[in-house]
Amino acid sequence: MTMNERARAVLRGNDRGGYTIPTDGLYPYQWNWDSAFSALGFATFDRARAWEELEKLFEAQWPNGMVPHIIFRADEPGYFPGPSIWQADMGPMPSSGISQPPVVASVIRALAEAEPEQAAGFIKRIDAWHEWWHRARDPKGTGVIAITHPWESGRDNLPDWDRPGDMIDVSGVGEYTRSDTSLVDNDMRPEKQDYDRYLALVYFGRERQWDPEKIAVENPFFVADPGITSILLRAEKDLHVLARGAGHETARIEDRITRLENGLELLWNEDAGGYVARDMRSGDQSRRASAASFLPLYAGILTHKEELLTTLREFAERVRYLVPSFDPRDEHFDHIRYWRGPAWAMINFMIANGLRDIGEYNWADRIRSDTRELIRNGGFAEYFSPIDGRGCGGGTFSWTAAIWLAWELDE
Ligand code: 9WN
Repeated sequence: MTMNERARAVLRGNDRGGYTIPTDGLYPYQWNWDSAFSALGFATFDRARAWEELEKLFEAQWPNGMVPHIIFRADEPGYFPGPSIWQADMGPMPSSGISQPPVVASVIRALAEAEPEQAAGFIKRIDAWHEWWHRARDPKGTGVIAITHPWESGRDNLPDWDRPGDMIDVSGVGEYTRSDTSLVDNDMRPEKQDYDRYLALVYFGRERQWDPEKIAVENPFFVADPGITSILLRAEKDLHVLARGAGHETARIEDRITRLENGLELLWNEDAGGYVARDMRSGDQSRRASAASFLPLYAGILTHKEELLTTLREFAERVRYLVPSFDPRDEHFDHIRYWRGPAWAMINFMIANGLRDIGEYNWADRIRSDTRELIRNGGFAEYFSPIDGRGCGGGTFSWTAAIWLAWELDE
């Protein structure tokens, strides 16, 4: 089989009837941003299936606009924590109580070129979701978007969340059994201390019936994320194009774009040479750059372009494959432990597209060819060591296959 055929087989194999799971076993449900990237992959060979994926995602949208991070359509006892732990039944079907990076508008804009009418059908629903991010995760209008759980960032155990996480009281968490560590090498997964915090935050949210207003005020973890903020800004710009094309009113979207464009500076850290997380309770900033530090470029923010390119060059001197998820110069860097170092295909896709759009073709090509090599050698793995290229975490992974196809990595 060619790599393209294998990539298509991965997506088909993870299809559970209109929605795609990230990988069998480890992640048996529909995840938000995984699903969006899967749609991008499906769009290269089955357009109808791509649209169906996005429809299925919005089927779970909450009345308040949030599109949840996991949709629990079937009951899969193999995943922990499942629907009985989340107890988030505020939407049309069981789901988690938080969201995930809003890449959907950007995916739909890519599909819209050939099928504008299909895309137009999503505008109002995306608009409600984006509005939710601002209202629920930036109620004071600072222009940066906070996450209320590391899982909301999609970059679970990034060292940026370590210090803000110290504020989480884990004393009520008790005993529990993880399922991930029986499926994947422990050295590649978050540690027990991280999981204690993840669960404490789930318990905290469910006690407040996942009410965003209460969570914004009371949650022990409320941390502005350069990843979510940049991905949302790019998505707002893509939504703007869709809305204008369809003749919709766009003033509200423009206001949100301006707010985010002004806000991002709050996350800049000169010493780190990048945009970093900021704990919105203490005002404390993370001290090191991560892969998300480059995403403002993807959102079209060029204020610190030169400094960011310097940081990227310094990253490149320390790893064989770009882009490590965390600064390889830092003591917390770990090349195989999930979001503390490994390279991820879909993050690379966003960073490289951002660099291409601003004319940095050499860097964009470098990241694209590194990604190709990682997948060719490491397979359609969940993520990769940026040092030795080994495929890590789950295998036959949807978003890695989708990026292979969407980026036309086959030569
Ligand atoms: C929790 C599915 C998801 C991704 C996230 C990734 C990981 C889940 C977990 O897997 O998170 O949401 O249980 O580890 O960090 O980005 O969407 O692939």
